[in-house]
Amino acid sequence: MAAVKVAAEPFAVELDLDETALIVIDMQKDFLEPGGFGDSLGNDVTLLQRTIAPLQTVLAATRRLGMTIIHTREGHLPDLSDCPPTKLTRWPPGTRIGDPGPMGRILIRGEEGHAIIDAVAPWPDEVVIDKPGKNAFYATNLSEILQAKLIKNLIVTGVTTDVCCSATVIAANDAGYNAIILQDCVASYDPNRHVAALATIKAQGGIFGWVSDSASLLAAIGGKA
Ligand code: TIU
Repeated sequence: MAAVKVAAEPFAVELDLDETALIVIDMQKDFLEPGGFGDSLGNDVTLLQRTIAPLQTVLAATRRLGMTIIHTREGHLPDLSDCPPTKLTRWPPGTRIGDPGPMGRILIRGEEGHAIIDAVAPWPDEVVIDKPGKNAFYATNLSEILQAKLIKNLIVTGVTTDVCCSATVIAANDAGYNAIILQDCVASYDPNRHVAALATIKAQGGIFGWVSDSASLLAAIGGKA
């Protein structure tokens, strides 16, 4: 695959596509559909659904090129042994991780709500990482996978901008990866927090990484919006 230059803020970023992975963060029913974790926290989950169409175009283009694609799912073991008490008890009983909901137990691996939505479902040859935390490097083998595949750059998509996507961009930066977040392929339950999180990433000359969008990526790698 070729090296490409992608329009981004604070400046265009050069990517060797052999050294670049697309990471799709937590596009799960628990965050995007009514009755899941996001809903239980009092959020309007429909705010996240605008990510689906642009993400589908990015998936199609990166799959066509044979790029590395990694999906993540946030969730916990049924016995909650991997869920810190601080995360478990922060919300009122009935809305907590592990409580029953219309899509099964909230944010528990194997339950319906934990599944990635059909519209952006992983293909069989794509990596799926189950993570107990917000950042995709915490308590996962993401680093080992990226090292084995000689990946240096991460194109970050998914939900939510200000929580798991931002946490992963920040962790990627500390771990030595270039992170490029696609603003139309990420969304927040609060549009102001979406803007603030992206502003933080690209501030100070790109202190955590780059902000781009699906059209800029597709213009660089080929593919239709
Ligand atoms: N995946 C992810 O972002 N987890 C969250 O809990 N996000 C919220 O915005 N709550």
